[in-house]
Amino acid sequence: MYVPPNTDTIAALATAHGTAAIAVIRISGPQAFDVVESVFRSRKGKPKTLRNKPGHTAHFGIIVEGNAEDAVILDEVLVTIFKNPHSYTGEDSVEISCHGSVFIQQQLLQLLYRHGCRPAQPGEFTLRAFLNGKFDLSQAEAVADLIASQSGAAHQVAMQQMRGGFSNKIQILRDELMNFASLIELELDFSEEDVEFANRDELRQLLWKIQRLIQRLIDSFEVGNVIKNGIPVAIVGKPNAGKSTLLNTLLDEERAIVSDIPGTTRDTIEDEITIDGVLFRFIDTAGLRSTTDTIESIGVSRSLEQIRQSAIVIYLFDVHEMTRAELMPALDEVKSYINGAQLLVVGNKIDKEDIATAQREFAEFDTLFISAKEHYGIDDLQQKLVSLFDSRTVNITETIVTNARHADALRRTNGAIERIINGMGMNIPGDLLAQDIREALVYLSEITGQQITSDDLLGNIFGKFCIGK
Ligand SMILES: Nc1nc2c(ncn2[C@@H]2O[C@H](COP(=O)(O)OP(=O)(O)OP(=O)(O)O)[C@@H](O)[C@H]2O)c(=O)[nH]1
Ligand SMILES: [Mg+2]
Repeated sequence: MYVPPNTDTIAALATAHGTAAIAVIRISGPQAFDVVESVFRSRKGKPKTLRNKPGHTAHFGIIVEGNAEDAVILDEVLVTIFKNPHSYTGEDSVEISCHGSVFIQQQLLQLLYRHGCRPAQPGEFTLRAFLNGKFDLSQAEAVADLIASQSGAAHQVAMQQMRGGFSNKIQILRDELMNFASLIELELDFSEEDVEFANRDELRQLLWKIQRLIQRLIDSFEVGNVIKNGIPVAIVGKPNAGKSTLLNTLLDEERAIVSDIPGTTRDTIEDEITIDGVLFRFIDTAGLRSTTDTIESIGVSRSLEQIRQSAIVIYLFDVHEMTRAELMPALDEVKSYINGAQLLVVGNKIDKEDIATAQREFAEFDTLFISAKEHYGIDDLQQKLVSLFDSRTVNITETIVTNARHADALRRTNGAIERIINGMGMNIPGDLLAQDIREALVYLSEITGQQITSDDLLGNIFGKFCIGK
């Protein structure tokens, strides 16, 4: 990874692009105060010093371009100053709140660039915060997730991760493993005397405990991923059942083509929407039927793939067309493709049928009746989806891993722990055991960005056991 020099002073728009009431420009680096002082004046046009003011204070004034006589006023602004190390990045920083027109934002940024800043690269403020020890890697990644979080649940997970919940858990695991490593390395130092500092039973207990914790974190990745990217809900059924109509109704948008020709949808179409703070990703699929049309049959196999990958499958059928006898084998077929997903049986086009009759006909299938076209029963369907999500008992206060890199490091830690346990079973020599433990420690450290050195292990040994006093 290329790490840009952090001796530069960087500036960028901190708020969203576009027009708004105000916009905030963030400047950070050793020259932050110099740069801003060179363009900032009092309301009456007098130069203003910022560096002698206390941090976390706001100052009203104007931003000017040019020198005293022919200076042009660009905007009236509020300037907030942060002194190192008490800022987000840990450096001297200034935030200029200006009026939110795109023209002003651009003029101001250009002016700052001419006075000694350079444009910040994406994530560079957070990178500096990390380099200055403001937080660790997993917290830095959580900031990115927080900014991108689209639903209440994703926001909560990212927030918790940023405040260190995840790192704390990893830290505890790492410390426990470090103790283990220290004991084994200690044995190596005394190898001639054939002593066993590390009680093997206790070590095994400890390893199992760590393994359970790691497994729980790995499992949480599945849930975390779902919260971050939306719960995949596949809408499947026979051609013409009204799948595309339902997708459009749920999204409140004409997303998919609807027609009375069976086989209209030939590829999967997906889009996300938040319902009650939960992000869902709806996937409209090609109607399930055996067909000789090559393209349509590719579509059908994609539909089956979607059934496999989804967390919830909506089986949609036309109550007017389908009989109870036909529904049974159709559901069995869908169930044979489901891979852990929850199945929701939904009868569509109830506007064309008497609801009491339909309820009697399909009573055994626990069916929800809707009219995708007339928007009947859609609220109930949405509530049902949200409740299915709740019933997955996602406890948001639990630590949830949402980052693929973390999940990968955890999996590799698990592999290393597995090797340690197997090695112990085969009574392998202490130096090989120590190697596997070090490996596990390295993977755990990858998550928090901390380096493990031999000094860490030695420090731990001497700090704890006071060999030789
Ligand atoms: N009366 C009535 N007609 C509906 C309803 N939902 C869909 N339709 C009609 O049924 C026909 C098929 O709808 P689509 O949404 O294209 O069906 P589909 O399941 O996506 O079909 P394929 O893409 O071919 O698999 C269209 O003419 C829709 O207007 C409904 O709730 N009531
Ligand atoms: Mg369709």
